Amino acid sequence: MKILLVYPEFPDTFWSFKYALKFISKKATHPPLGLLTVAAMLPKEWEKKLVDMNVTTLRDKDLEWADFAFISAMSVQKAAAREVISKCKKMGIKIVGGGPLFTTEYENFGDVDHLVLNEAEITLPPFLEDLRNGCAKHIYTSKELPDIEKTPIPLWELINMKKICIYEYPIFPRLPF
Ligand code: B12
Repeated sequence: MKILLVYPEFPDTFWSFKYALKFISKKATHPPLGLLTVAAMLPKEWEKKLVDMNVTTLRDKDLEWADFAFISAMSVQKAAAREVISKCKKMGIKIVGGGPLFTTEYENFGDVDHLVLNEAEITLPPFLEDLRNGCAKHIYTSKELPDIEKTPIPLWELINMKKICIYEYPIFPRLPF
């Protein structure tokens, strides 16, 4: 199984620091932590690629390669997420949506094949099990909260941290600790 994990582009917001990041040769203020964590929960033998659209371009050949596109987004990324969904639909790629955007307004995403909502530690395993058995449903949700100590370490190998400025915001002074 080939999984393309996609993080849609942020619009210009305070937290995007789009103009300031140029001065330190970075393209994004933070890594797509939810997607990297979900990637670590997928079967080891599945092939995985991650495209963070804040750092690089989503190419047709990335989509052609994939069996599934796993999209993660906050509500602020809604317009960009919609564009990714349309692209996937046009190319016939199945979509799995998760993260805050899909969790808070799943009723607006009837066109997404599978909505794996809330905490993936709880909702992803039943989805994967159903997928294996050929009976994956449209929505997986749960109010249960996971034991964070059991959450796997994000699959850092999927991204290039050189272009990402992790919590060292250019306009903040360095803290003395
Ligand atoms: C750290 C943080 C930030 C950081 C970095 C964000 C990041 N992605 O690393 C900063 C400070 C930059 C930030 C900024 C903003 N944030 Co913020 N942030 C958070 C915070 C505290 C933690 C996010 C995190 O990294 N969690 C750890 C990872 C592992 O968890 P996760 O991303 O939630 O992913 C889990 C699930 O969502 C799910 N999942 C996620 N993606 C996917 C994908 C698939 C396919 C599947 C199956 C599952 C899945 O599985 C994961 C494991 O359980 C959350 C609140 C919270 N406690 O979660 C708010 C939160 C995500 N932020 C929020 C908001 C609103 C913002 C801002 C828009 C605020 C603003 N007004 O400017 C900005 C937007 C950024 C921008 N560029 O414009 C909201 C989003 C609400 C929404 N519906 O979109 C949250 C939920 C806070 C809240 N309760 O309101 N934020």
